[in-house]
Amino acid sequence: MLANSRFGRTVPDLTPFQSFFPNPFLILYVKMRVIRAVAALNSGCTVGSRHGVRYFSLGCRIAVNTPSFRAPSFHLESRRLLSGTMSRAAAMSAAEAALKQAKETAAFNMTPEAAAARMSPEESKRLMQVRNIGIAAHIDSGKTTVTERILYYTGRVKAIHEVRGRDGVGAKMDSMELERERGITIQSAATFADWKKKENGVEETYHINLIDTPGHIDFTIEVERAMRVLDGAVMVMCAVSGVQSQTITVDRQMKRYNVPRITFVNKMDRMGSNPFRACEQINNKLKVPAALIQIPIGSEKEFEGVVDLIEMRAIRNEGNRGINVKVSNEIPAELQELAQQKREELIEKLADVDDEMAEIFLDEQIPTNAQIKAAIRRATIGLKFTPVMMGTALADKAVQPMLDAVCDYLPNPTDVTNMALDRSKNEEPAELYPYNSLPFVGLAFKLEENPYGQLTYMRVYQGSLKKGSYLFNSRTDKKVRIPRIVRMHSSEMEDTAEVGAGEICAVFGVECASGDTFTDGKLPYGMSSMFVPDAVMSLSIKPKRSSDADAFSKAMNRFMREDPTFRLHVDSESEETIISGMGELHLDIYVERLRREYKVDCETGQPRVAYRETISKRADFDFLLKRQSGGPGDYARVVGYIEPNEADAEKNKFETKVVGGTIPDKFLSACGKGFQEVCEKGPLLGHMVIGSSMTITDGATHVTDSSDYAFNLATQMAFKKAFSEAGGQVLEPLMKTTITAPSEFQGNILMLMNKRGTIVDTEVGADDFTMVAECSLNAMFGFSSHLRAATQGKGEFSMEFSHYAAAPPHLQKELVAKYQKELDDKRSK
Ligand SMILES: Nc1nc2c(ncn2[C@@H]2O[C@H](COP(=O)(O)OP(=O)(O)OP(=O)(O)O)[C@@H](O)[C@H]2O)c(=O)[nH]1
Ligand SMILES: [Mg+2]
Repeated sequence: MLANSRFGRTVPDLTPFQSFFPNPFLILYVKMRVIRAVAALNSGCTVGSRHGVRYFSLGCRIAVNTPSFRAPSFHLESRRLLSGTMSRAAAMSAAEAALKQAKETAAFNMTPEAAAARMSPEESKRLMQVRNIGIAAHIDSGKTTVTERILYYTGRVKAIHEVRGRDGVGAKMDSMELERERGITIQSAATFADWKKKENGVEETYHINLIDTPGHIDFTIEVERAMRVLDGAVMVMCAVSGVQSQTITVDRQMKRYNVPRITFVNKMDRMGSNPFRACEQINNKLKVPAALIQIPIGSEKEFEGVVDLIEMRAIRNEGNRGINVKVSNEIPAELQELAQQKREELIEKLADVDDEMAEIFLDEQIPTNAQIKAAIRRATIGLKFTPVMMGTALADKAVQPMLDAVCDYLPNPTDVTNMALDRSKNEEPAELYPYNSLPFVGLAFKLEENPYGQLTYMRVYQGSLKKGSYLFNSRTDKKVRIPRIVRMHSSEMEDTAEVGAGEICAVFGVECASGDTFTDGKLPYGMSSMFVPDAVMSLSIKPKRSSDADAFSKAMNRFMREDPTFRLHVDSESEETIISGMGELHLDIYVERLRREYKVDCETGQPRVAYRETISKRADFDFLLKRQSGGPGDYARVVGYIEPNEADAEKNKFETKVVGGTIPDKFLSACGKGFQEVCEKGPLLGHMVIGSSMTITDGATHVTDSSDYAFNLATQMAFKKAFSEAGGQVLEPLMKTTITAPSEFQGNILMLMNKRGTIVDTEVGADDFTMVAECSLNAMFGFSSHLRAATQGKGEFSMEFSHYAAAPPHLQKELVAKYQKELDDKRSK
C-alpha cells in the first residue's frame, strides 16, 4: 500500500482545470483518469485518502488496461452534447481536441507507479531488454575494433573492416575521412543492434544502443556527453598496457556520472598480454573492486578463448570471423585448478561488496551460479564492482561473451535513477521514470550537421517521442515540431515514427544548443548539463583567400555548435580570429576539416596558452573622463572600487551602490557593459579577466556631454587604471598530468617533472608506475618528445585542465613585456 502523502501528491486539486474544461463532463473525465491511476496504484484496494474515497464513490473505478479506459464513451458523449450548436465535423474536431488535452492532462497527473502498472507486458519487456552503453577507454585500446565485431555478430554489418585496414574501407564507426586516414576516432558515433542472448536453451533479444567514443584526451567532451546520457559502459583495456593514463581519465568520467561498467581486456593476442595484471591494476590504480569472471585459454598467438568462471565451461570461437560460439563443459586439464582458484577469488571479492553474497560466504555455503550472477549484477549496477572479461577483437575471439555480459550485468533504463531539476520548485531534484505514458522529458546531448540539416541526438528519459509531435525547449521556452526521428547507425540513419522512453535517437529540424532539455510543455523540468572543460590552447587563424570568408564563418559556426569545447573570438585590437580548444590535436583537426570539408585553406599562428587575468586585492578609483573636441564632448566621472570576487573565482561581478542619483540608471547600465567589455580583454596580456568584482558608488554627469559611450569608456579606463594597484595577475592553466611508464624510468621522469610542476601522487606497481602531477600548460609544450627520450618510447601521458593558478612572477614579466612589444609594434606600423 502506498503512503498517503504520495497519493496526496498524485491527486491534485482539479479546480484549475475547470477553466480549460467548461463542460462538466470533461471535468468528470479528468477525474476519472486520475482515479484510474489510483486504482492501478493500489491494485484494487481501497485507498485511505479522502479524495480517493470520494472519487471511488462516483463509481469510476476502472480496471487497469481495460479498453474502456480509452474513453470511447467520452467521445460519443461529447459529440452528443455539442451536436446541438455545431456542425458535426466541427463538433468532432472540438471533441478530439478536448480528448487530446484531457489525455495530456491525465498523463501529466499520472504517478510513476500508475504509469508502471499501466505498462503493457510488451513495453515492460522492451524496457528490461534495452541497454544504452558506451565504449570508452585509453586511445588505441581497440574500442572501434570491438564495436565493429559487435556490429558484425549482431548482424548490423555484413563484413568486418578494420581501423586502417588493408582494404582501405575503414571501420563502420570511424566514418569521417580524417578518422579513417589517421586511424583514430575523433567524434563519438552512435549505433544500435539487437543481440540474441541464449541461456539454457532460451533465446532473448536485447536492444543495444551503443556509442563508440574517442580515446584521445583532446576529444574528451565526446566521452563526457556519452557518459552523461548512457546507462552503462564497457571499459576496454589493452591486455599488455593495462590501466593507462587515459584509462584513469575515463574512469573519472564514469565516476562523475555514476556509470556502471564491465571491463573487456582486449588484445589478448599480443605478446606480453596479461589479464591478471590488468585486473589487479583496476583494483589498485582505479580503486574499483574488480575480479575476473573468465580466464584465458592459451595466450598471445595461442590464445584460443576463455573459461567462464561462473558456469565453469570453456568458450571458443569457430567459423568465419569467429561467428559461432562453441561452448564446452570440458575445461582444459591444466586450467582446472586456476579456474577453481579464480572462481573463489571472484566469490570473495563479491562478498566484499555485496551483502547477500557476504552472508552466503560467511555461512560457508557455496553460492549457486544464479546467485553469483545476481550478485555481479547488483554490485555492478550499484557501482561497487566491475566484472573483468578478456578477448581479442582483432583476432575475433571472445567478444560474444562480453555482449552477453552487457545484457546480464549492465543496467536497463529502469535500473538507473535519472533526475531532472524542477524549475517551479527552485530547481528541486525530481526523479524521471522511463515509462511511455508519462509526460515527455528528453535531453539533447549532441548536435551534428549533416547534408540533411541539423541532427540532434536525444536521450528520451521519460514519455515517448512521436514523429510530428511538438516539444518545448525548456531553456528558450520555444515550441518545436519534430518532423523526423531517426536511429543512427554511425553516419547512416533509419527513420522511425516513435521512440520509447529510455532510448536514444536523433531528430531533425530542431533548433537548440547541446545540453538543452525538451519536455512536452507540461513539466517545468530542466536537466543538469554535462561538464564542459575549459579551453586551454588557442591559435590565430585566417583563410588564405578572402573569397573563402563565407565558407569559413559557416564552418566555424557549425564547429562551435557541435563542440562546446571549441570556441572562437575576434581580438578587437588585432582583428585576428582566435580559435581555442582542448589541445594542439583538437585545433589541428578543425583546421584540417576546414580544408577538406569546406575547401578553405587557412593560415594559422603559433598555438598559444589561454591565460587569464585577475586581481588579488581591493583598489579604489575616482576617474574622470573629460574630453572636448570641437562638437559635443565626453564627460563621465565614476567612483568606486574593484576587488577579488570572493564568491566565485571564475566569474566577474558588477554592482552599483550609487545614492542620490549622481549617476542615472541608464548610464549605470552602460558602466556595467563597459566592465563586461574590459573583462574580455585584460590590461596585462589582453586575455580574459576572471574573478573580479567592480562596484560603482558615486559619480558625476554633465548636462550635454554625458552619454552611454562616455560612461562605458570611463568605466573601462577606471578599471584598467586600478588594475595594477589591485594586484593584477596573470593566471595560467594548470593541467592534471598523468604519466605511466615502466618502473625503471621512475628516476628519469621524476627529473622531468620536477622542472615542470608539482607531483601530487606516485603509485608504484610491480612493473610500472603512475605519477600524477600538476603542471603549467606552458611547461608542457614538447613534453611528448622529452618523455619519449626519457623512457625509450615506453612512457605515456595524458593531460586535462585542472584549474587556473597565478603564473610565476618571472613568467608574468616575460609575458607582459612580450605583449607590450606586440602592441608597440602594431602602433608603430
Ligand atoms: N593485436 C591486436 N590489435 C588490436 C586489437 N584490437 C584492436 N587492435 C588494433 O589497435 C589499433 C587501434 O584500434 P582502434 O579500434 O582504432 O582503437 P580505439 O580504441 O578505437 O582508438 P581511438 O578511438 O582512436 O581511441 C588498430 O590498429 C587495431 O587494429 C586486438 O585485439 N589485438
Ligand atoms: Mg576508436
